[in-house]
Amino acid sequence: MKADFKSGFVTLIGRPNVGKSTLMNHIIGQKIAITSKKPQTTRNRIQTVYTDPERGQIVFLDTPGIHKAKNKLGEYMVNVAESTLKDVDVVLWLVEPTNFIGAGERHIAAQLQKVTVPVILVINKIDTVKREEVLEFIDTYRKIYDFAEIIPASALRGENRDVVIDMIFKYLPYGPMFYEEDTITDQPERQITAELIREKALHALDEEIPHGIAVSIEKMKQRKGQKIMDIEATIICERDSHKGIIIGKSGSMLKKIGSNARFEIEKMLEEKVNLQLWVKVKKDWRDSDILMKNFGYKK
Ligand code: GDP
Ligand code: K
Ligand code: MG
Repeated sequence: MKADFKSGFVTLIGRPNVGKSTLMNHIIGQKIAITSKKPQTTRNRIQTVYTDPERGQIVFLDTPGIHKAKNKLGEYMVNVAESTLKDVDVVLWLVEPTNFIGAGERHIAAQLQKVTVPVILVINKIDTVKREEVLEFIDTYRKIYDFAEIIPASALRGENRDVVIDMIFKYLPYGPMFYEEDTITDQPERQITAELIREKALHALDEEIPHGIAVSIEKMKQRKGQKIMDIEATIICERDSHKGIIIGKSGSMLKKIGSNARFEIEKMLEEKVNLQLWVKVKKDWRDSDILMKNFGYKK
């Protein structure tokens, strides 16, 4: 390890659909086949680790979103996210390319006033706007917070992705390698698989249903002598009417969720996946400690 090796924690924040996962996937690359069985760090669940043997190691933290809490669970999640802000070395905030600063953005900016760590703003999706507009957006965002850096980027096209990494390294402290060089995540493949299915369901479904969704993996087994993973999973929802919507007309919605999820799971595992999805109703599972735990949500 080099003497000027840097390492630290970065939290990725921003509203849903601004491209956080896309940026993360592109930074980590396609090679998400390796998972580490290492113990988790004390306060935070690690999502992904990026290692450049020459420069350093970035540990990206997965936090629930920062938003105005609507209920008790929401409050809890917001508290987790906001306390995490104080424990990281760099905050990476992703926003849409726009001149409109919404209430959500203002709330995040207010929360960030309490932290002293550098905040890097990534104005994402610049492939969707005109070049000359980007300068305006930078000006607009500059007014709401004293950012360490503002980087226009396209996570999807990979534009300025290297700049994002460079800037993170710029602000990271010198430090040791926390995880082995080939560690990409500390989460078991089974859990990532469930999350990928849940994410695809979130993307495909209307607003009110996703909050009541959980995914449980019943089976995840390597087919003997073949590079095929057989996976059986169940999407759990709270109402019969939701079940109907998740399945869709002649199974079309479930098919869509399944094929989108399969595509990503195959990329992660680097092998063919045979995915079978079911939908089950478990009324009020969010009020049941046993079911919550069963679906991977610790209280
Ligand atoms: P997250 O909710 O913040 O994690 O957002 P996702 O990474 O899931 O992205 C939400 C949507 O935005 C997806 O459809 C992405 O393909 C799309 N997206 C993400 N980054 C870009 C980008 O740079 N340009 C464009 N055009 N679309 C993007
Ligand atoms: K999303
Ligand atoms: Mg995401």
